[in-house]
Amino acid sequence: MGKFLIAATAAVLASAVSTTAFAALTPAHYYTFEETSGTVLGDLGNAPTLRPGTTQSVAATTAIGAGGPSSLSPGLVGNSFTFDGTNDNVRFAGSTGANALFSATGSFTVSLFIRTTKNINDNSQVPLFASNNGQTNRFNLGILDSTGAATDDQVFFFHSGGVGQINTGISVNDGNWHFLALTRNGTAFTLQIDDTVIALGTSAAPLSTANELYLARRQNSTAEYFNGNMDELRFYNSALGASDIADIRAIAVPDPTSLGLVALAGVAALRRRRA
Ligand SMILES: [Ca+2]
Ligand SMILES: [Ca+2]
Ligand SMILES: [Ca+2]
Repeated sequence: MGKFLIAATAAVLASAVSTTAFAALTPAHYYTFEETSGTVLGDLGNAPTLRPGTTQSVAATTAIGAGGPSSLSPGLVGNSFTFDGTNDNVRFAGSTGANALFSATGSFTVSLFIRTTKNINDNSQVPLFASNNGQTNRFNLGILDSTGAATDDQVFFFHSGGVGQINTGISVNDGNWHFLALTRNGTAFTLQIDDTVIALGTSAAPLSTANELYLARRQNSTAEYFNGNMDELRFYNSALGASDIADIRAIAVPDPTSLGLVALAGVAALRRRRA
């Protein structure tokens, strides 16, 4: 009965969403944040070497829902992770050098959805993901409090030695889900925030892979943590075009009638991978 349900769900899902879009958009790493306990995030991507995330509280491994990120259901698709803004984070163990989640010098796309109501008011920044430990070519995609004011938070991207710090002027702390996609196409960096596409500039400098990638914090700060939700984190080994990015966004934000099916398919895939 269980197998039948999974098969039927997949069939309905395939008919509801373009199969060519799925085939062309296979992520190298794909985190759906369906876990409700434990310390390991499943990676549903197709990369030869999986890089599971480990939930953290500062330096120590901390279980989901027990000091680490907690699961929110419903999230955007299925569950999502709630980061408390105090110490919750995810560390991708071993994601350095050749085992980095995306290419230091090549083209890539990273996309995720976030939701937050936090207003930062201490002139700080909170990372969404970062490999920042003070090293050359470190990078950080996050949210910045420009002046300490109540309504000035904005998404920013920082790449030391590369395109520098680009403040987008776009606020996302309204409690709604927002889509972010960072793309490097050759030397051109682009950040899409919902419907807005922002050219971040060009740089041939590598993105540092000397340090592991973290979600919700940067390694060299024990004070700045993202407070809110993340879901549907994807890494692609190519620079996806506008139509492909639109497909990702559409797949992750299905119409209400198929929302439950996508969530079920995600859970089924996770269970198959773990079996
Ligand atoms: Ca999810
Ligand atoms: Ca915590
Ligand atoms: Ca602020």
